[in-house]
Amino acid sequence: MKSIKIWSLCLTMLAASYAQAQQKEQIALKYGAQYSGKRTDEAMNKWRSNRFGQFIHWGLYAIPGGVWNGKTYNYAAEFLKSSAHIPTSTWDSLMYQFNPKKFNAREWAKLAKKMGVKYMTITTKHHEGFCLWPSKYTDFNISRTPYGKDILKELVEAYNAEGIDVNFYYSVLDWHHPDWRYDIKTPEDSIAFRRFLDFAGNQLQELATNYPTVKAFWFDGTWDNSIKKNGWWTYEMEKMLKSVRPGVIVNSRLRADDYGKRHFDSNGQLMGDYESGYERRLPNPVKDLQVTKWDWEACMTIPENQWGYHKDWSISHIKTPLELLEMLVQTTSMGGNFLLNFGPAGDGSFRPEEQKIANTIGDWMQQNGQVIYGCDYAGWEKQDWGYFTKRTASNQINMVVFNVPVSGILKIKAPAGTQLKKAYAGTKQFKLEEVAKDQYFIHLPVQVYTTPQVIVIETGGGGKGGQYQEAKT
Ligand code: JFZ
Repeated sequence: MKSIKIWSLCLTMLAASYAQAQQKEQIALKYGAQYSGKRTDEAMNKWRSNRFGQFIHWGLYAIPGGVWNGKTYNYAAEFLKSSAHIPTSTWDSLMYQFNPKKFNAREWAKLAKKMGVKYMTITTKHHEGFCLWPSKYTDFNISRTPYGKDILKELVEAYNAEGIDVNFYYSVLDWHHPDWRYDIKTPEDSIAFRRFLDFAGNQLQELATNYPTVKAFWFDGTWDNSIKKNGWWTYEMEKMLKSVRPGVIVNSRLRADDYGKRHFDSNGQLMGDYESGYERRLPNPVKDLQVTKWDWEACMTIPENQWGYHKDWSISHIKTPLELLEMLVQTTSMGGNFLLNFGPAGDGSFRPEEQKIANTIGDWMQQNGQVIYGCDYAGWEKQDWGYFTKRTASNQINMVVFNVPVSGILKIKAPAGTQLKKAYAGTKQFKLEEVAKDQYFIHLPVQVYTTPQVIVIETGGGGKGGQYQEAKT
């Protein structure tokens, strides 16, 4: 017994001195995080309360849709140029075929509205380098296609008219631009890459200036050594965008610090305004609660790994509306945003599977959106039946139930001293039973449920918890 106490004392001291050493070891950084903690300004609060967004990958890759010279490439459709080893000039001439006859920005925006998203993030330029807006810094853009019109402008106007925020995805990596480099190995590389960074900086300034309602920039293609060796540029871009467009939001994927450390700087501080590393996976709802300390967003594909339009969706599992809904709810329950990807076809239409998903999720969101929008991590212990969310700045706790036990009993462990007063759904009230200190049962009718059930619980202080005896061990 005594030796255990001494050991634990030693360990505590060791931990304390380690923490102190850690604090002292803060490295001076010129290009590290620009602030610490969560942003609490109006623009960021809006971004956070949006919770559900639509990601759109659309570019020249939508035309071949993963098929080249009769051969289907299973890898991500937006990577076809690289997986089928297509020369740049051949790929780039797809531009002359870009004429989406069925494209209707207002219909896209209506479908998004129906699904219940509050923001949309569109690929202004993906790795292929093709620009959906008439950029004055490259000819490789929408104005030289048979379509000719500014697609970005049409989308911004149509989505904004539906009350949906628009954010810009921008790939720094650029397969078209002759000055792009994967690494800087020679003085020539540095000169060329410097020109490239000027080009990208000009484009970003152009986007921020010409589309004044843009709410956020979603950077991608920043993982190569060339960018890691130029952390200063990512720092400057974050600053520049925020000065051109006050309140604008930038994801962590843009950023590298003085030492090429990405997302989190050499002192462990998040760079940019939110963490965007969760891609096609979610944090574990029990083990990864550290994510509740910062803002974050997870992006998700419907097939296994297709962002752009792929003709053949039989290659992988296609997520169901219920699977995606559960991901959205889980993400909200951990204080994150969920960005669900769509890849429209080359003719500007959404495939039927995507329309079905949007409509089915939308039906549920129209009834139950109040447990998603403006909601956050509740701080209650995770239970097997599903997820808790909490309405920001209120005592309202929501339960979203995906797995009703055969007994119909939902177990709840409330935070110490919290009393549950009522459990209801609309006008329906459920039997609520206090079974032990801070522990409750909610009794649901035993039946087959086909949609996630929402239960709101009302809490107050001082339960009769005192009557329960805790076990002595
Ligand atoms: C990138 C792109 O290459 C892809 O085409 C798509 O646009 C996606 C949203 O982003 O792919 C990534 C980027 C980062 C990771 C994985 C794939 N990552 O951090 O694991």
